[in-house]
Amino acid sequence: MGILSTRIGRLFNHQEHKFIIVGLDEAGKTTILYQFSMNEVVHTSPTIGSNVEEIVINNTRFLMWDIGGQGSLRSSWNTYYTNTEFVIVVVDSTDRERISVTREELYKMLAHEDLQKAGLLIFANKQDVKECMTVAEISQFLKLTSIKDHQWHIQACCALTGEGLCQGLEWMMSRLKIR
Ligand SMILES: Nc1nc2c(ncn2[C@@H]2O[C@H](COP(=O)(O)OP(=O)(O)OP(=O)(O)O)[C@@H](O)[C@H]2O)c(=O)[nH]1
Ligand SMILES: [Mg+2]
Repeated sequence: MGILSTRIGRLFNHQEHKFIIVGLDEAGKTTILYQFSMNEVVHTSPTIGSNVEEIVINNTRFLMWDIGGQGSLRSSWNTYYTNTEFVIVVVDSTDRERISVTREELYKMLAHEDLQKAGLLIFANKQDVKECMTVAEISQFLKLTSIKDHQWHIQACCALTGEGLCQGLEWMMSRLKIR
């Protein structure tokens, strides 16, 4: 059996969980992907299209799609939504100017029919930078408490050190169990 049909088979049996990682360009999505898959900081360049990695935790397989965040690429995010169980939105916590753009993209996504059952994890990334926005500020800007029809969680992190990334994954794992 080819790798593609193996993957489709796993998805069908729900043995493999599909996540997508989205957010504006420069937010740190690719850096996070490679922290998850290799435990390493990789030198990144802007993602054109997407990267995908499979990671295995406690015998559970996760397929993680990291999608490019540049303006011209955002309209194609929806081509990745099918079968997505979790949307990971990465926010550059230093980017106060574009948090409203992230909010627009967030609510567009949550309204999409293919994501009705998807959980939402927000990584407030780049917490190592002085005077970055806090989790509380980002929650408020993104109006997270108004989200009633999706399970959501916001996690502070630093992709360069890996701090906070495991806590985010653990939240997703805990949500998978109660479904
Ligand atoms: N200070 C700091 N820099 C970070 C952090 N995470 C990522 N970066 C840097 O931010 C820049 C962009 O990171 P990427 O992972 O390429 O960003 P991306 O979200 O994949 O961007 P696109 O592929 O264009 O959508 C790189 O120079 C990273 O080294 C962090 O936690 N702290
Ligand atoms: Mg990238």
